[in-house]
Amino acid sequence: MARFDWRDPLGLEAQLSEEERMVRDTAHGFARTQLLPRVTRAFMDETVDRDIFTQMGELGLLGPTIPTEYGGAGLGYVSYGLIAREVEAVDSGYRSMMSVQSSLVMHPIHAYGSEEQRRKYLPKLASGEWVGCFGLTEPEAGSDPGGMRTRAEKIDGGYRLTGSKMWISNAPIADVFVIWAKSDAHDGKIRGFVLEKGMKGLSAPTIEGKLSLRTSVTGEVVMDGVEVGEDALLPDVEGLKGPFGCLNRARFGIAWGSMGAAEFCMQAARDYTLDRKQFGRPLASNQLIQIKLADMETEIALGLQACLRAGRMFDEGALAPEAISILKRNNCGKALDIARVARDMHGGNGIAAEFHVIRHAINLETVNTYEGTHDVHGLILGRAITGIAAF
Ligand code: TGC
Ligand code: FAD
Repeated sequence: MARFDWRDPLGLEAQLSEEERMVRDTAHGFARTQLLPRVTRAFMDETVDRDIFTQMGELGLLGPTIPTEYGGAGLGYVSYGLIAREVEAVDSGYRSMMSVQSSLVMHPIHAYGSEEQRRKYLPKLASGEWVGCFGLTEPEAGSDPGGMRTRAEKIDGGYRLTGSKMWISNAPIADVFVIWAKSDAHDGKIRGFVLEKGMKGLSAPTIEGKLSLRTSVTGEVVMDGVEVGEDALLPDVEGLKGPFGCLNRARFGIAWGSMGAAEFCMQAARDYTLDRKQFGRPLASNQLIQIKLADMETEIALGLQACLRAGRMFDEGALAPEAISILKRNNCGKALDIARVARDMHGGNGIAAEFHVIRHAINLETVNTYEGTHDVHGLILGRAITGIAAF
């Protein structure tokens, strides 16, 4: 009879290639030795360690699916997901830094950019020498990005961009800004532009006072008539499918990452309740505790197995965006539930930073909201199931 392994109940490990295991081990080693020791202080002080980008770059963790000729690692999407899982097991903010750079900045430059843009930006983004950000959301356009107001006006030899973006990860420390704007020269259609730090009229003030995702800096992007050349336009995409093509990849990574955070919380709750005694016996000997662990185990096993299947489909070009909505919605929602329950199982210690579970729960509130809220992904699925858009 096969033996049950609670750490890997559906044999995920055996389904990975040797290369994928190596990538996972590299990311795991980095996350546990370089990120875990500093995360509590960084979260409490709300500090962003810029050097994390260079460290990740050195290990090939930025833009892992981008071909090697542009500085990427040329890996498949399962490897990308495994990296997200390991990094987010430590902190969703660190995974956020990584996934914005990889999926939301390097991917559009690779997929929609000119050869010149690829050669100029990708190697430096892959090494972490440059930090990128992705500006889609605006103060008046969050779930409905088609309602954006940022405009690109045609001028001699290029464009003038005016507008503002809100809640933009990495923006205050970014060197490269992928900005989505309605372009007058293209019938008001949404187009992508690559802006650079220091351009006249461009600023990225930090949004202060976040109580979630405090290891990752978030800002506004203000464009007060920023003039760029023709070469700033991403030539090969038009319309919302441009930013959504990037979001597909980031949402897929978040589905893996959120499970990493959930695994961390479950293991912490297991260790804590085995160790802690009340009423003369370990907390873990109570049925009410065991059922909570069983629920966590089930959701994590199913969530990860679904991620693996989706990763294989992604590499085959067979993964529909709606399937990514299933994963992003389910895994973020389940991870948030798991983190909250793990926090409860730690009792009073559950609110102490050193036990990590409350930080994960607070972070997962954001993860459940960005990249399409839990309900918006439900509506994307509702539309796919019924053929009727409810938004
Ligand atoms: P809709 O009519 O559905 O589509 C417009 C055009 O886009 C195409 N499309 C997609 N293409 C590729 N992948 C997808 N997932 C796509 N979804 C739609 C579609 O085919 C159409 O193309 P065309 O050629 O016909 O024009 O557009 P809608 O305006 O009705 O959209 C509604 C909805 C709800 C689906 C959408 O607006 C949505 O997903 N809202 C959520 C917004 C969101 O996710 N924002 C994320 C901002 S970035 C972020 O949060 C980063 S956090 C990162 C971090 O720190 O980790
Ligand atoms: P809203 O769209 O106003 O939604 C508010 C509530 O209404 C939600 O519960 C939503 O589910 C619900 N709702 C909306 N529409 C409907 C409907 N039709 N029917 C029923 N309910 C509905 N964006 C970027 O572009 N780049 C980034 O790097 C980035 N990073 C972020 C980092 C952080 C820390 C945060 C918090 C956000 C980030 N975002 C980023 C923005 C993020 O994608 C948006 O916050 C998200 O898409 C939701 O938009 P909103 O905040 O405007 O909420």
